[in-house]
Amino acid sequence: SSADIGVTGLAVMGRNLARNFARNGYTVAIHNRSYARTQELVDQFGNEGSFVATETVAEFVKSLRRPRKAMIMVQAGTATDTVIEALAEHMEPGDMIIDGGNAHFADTRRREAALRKRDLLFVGTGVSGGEEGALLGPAIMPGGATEAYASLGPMLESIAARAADGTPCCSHVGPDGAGHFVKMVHNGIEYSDMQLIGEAYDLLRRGIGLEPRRISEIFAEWNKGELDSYLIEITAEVLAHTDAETGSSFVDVIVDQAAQKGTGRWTVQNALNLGVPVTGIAEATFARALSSGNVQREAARQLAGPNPAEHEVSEDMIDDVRQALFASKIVAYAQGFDQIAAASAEYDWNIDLGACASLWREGCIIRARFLDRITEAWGANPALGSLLAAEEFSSAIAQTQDSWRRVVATAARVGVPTPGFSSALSYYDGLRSERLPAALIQGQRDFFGAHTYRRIDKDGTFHTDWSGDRSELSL
Ligand code: NBP
Repeated sequence: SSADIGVTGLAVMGRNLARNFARNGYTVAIHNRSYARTQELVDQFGNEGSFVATETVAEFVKSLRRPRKAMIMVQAGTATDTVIEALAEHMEPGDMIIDGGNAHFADTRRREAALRKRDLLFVGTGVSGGEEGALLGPAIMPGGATEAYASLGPMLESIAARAADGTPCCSHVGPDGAGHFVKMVHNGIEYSDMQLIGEAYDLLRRGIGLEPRRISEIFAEWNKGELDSYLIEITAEVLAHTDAETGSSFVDVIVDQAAQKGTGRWTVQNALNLGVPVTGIAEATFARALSSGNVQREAARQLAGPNPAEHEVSEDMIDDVRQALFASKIVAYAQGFDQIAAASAEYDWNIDLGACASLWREGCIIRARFLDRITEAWGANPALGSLLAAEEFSSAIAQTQDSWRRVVATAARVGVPTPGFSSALSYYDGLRSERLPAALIQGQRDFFGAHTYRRIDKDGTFHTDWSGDRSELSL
């Protein structure tokens, strides 16, 4: 038993995480259901560090130094349960199982509780950054017991990405499922961010009529300013790419139906349960569904739209789109943080929102320059209520809002769909409204269902006798 840590599940993610541990000086036990992948890792990368190749689960567990740390990187769902059970059978009290797959946080909570009863530590951790991140430094979002993080944390921190100030993009998020929860919301924000970028592209392409190569240059330019982020950077690259086979712009040969693996849906489902309006993530998830709805799109092909000749859009709108994108992006993040705050209260996780933002500064898909500002905003005032209320974001939006409104209005006029931009603006206007039509909705609810209402001028619950003399009853 000589290995510091073990990795089981050696597909792209597990293989690269194992290599990352080994490159950082750890002795890594490796295991995979089918031995071929284990052999392949040793053959191809065995010289990168110290690996202990094992064929059986028993051998794998035995090769680990106690208290053992075995990391699982297999398909989320039943495969994860199968592997946990197989590992647990061979483990001893105090040993630790770490699940780095994309598990649903509720599964992580269940697994953590079950293993705790068996005196085993279970750490569900979000790992972001894809294949390359896993090898070169991912953002890592570990949940689980504080006791587990005490021994595991330094190892994870050493393989994690580092922010510009040198801080590892890894810290203990909170107990049981908190890490996987934060990873889920990270993915939800990723959906939202991608949708907003997609809308910006669409407005430049169909609204103004620019070619992909020009739009690529615009995104590359935007990437030098406050929008500086990985997603904007790769957008510029994708748009500049030419399809080798046809010579067309690459984006034009791709089928325009966005797929999803489900984390956006999970985020929205959970937000509905918690009652948190993550409209940006919801619209992004539905926009992917709309794009893939063949039957409806086919049926709607003949539907009327505005006459393009009547709605010329000038290149003046380019900068408006940039500003609308920034404002909408602030809203998307604000909503994601609201969801994390709500879950933290619901599950007693005590998540530090600023620390959360700082985890995403490097390594992960939503890494962006402005995460530094989010970290600072939460750090300066954890009781902000909404990220939108932080001085620098409220003033940034105050400066961009005219552009934002013009873009949403223009999009509606020319018939380019902007569910992300529009819903973000509606959310913003909803939040800042002194009075909302919710008062009317309460009146309607009381009318048809005697659901009662509260009054602005006195405490208590009231009902109006709508079918009688319309007198008010205090309940
Ligand atoms: P996959 O999700 O494709 O899973 C393949 C691995 O699972 C193989 O090692 C396979 O073994 C193993 N496996 C399966 Br499938 N069923 C098993 C079972 N019943 N028992 C034991 N092993 C089983 O791998 P991946 O793409 O590397 O992803 C690993 C995890 O990381 C997943 O949970 C995924 O959602 C997550 N992920 C994260 C990111 C990210 O950016 N963070 C990216 C991609 C994936 P075999 O070789 O014997 O078939």
